[in-house]
Amino acid sequence: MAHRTAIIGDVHGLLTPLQRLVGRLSLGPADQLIFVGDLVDKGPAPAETVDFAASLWESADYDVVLVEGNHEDRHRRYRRNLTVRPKIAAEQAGSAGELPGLTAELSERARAFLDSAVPFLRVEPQGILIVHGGIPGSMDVFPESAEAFAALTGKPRQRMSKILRTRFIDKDTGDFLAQGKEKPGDPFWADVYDGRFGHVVFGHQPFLSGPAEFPHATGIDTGAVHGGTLTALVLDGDARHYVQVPGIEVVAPQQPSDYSPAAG
Ligand SMILES: [Mn+2]
Repeated sequence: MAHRTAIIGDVHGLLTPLQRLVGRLSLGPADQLIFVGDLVDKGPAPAETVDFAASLWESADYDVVLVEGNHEDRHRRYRRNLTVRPKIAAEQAGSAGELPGLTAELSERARAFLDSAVPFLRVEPQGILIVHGGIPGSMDVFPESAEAFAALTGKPRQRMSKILRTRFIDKDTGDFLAQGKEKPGDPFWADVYDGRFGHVVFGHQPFLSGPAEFPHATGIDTGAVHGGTLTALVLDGDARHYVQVPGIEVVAPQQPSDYSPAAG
């Protein structure tokens, strides 16, 4: 069998659904397991979830890669602040208890796995680009590699970091809009993305009615922590299919936006 690539949507601390999904995938040597980010926060068992993913990363006979989500990003910044800016870390901890909470619970391998996260990933030969959030319409260059991404500084770095958070974009400029800043007519990025950087597989935006298929993008956060399902998109040569398991029935306190795409 040709090697398969399984891409798992936002897990948000749902250990049991993740274990079930990974079991259903039956991955073997030469296969690849990719997380689209946001393993942590919201759900009941974030530290255990990361530890389970880290155990696969450490021991499975297939490759495991974590593409960083905005939730991993904020935890990583917090962990860094603990060493370099302790006052800021203390302020962060005061307003967001999950930051010190998760940090205290992380196993050594879980922390190492989070630290191994990449900002994006290309899957060949399909030419698919995996990011957590999306591609602003005004983005006209994309780094060749994670190293090139890491080497960016200043404005270019700030612009590029939006791939972790993009949902809606400005209808005139295509620029990233912070959550809640969209006005009527401002599109969801994937509705207008022209495929310039390849077909994009992304998470971040929960689609409770199932994976969202756009002309040049596929959204695989199916809202497991919001009462939906946990989804894996499996690429097998030119073929692709979804594997899904139920998430949790309890709706997390933070509601997803009510955006739903015309298709899917
Ligand atoms: Mn997210």
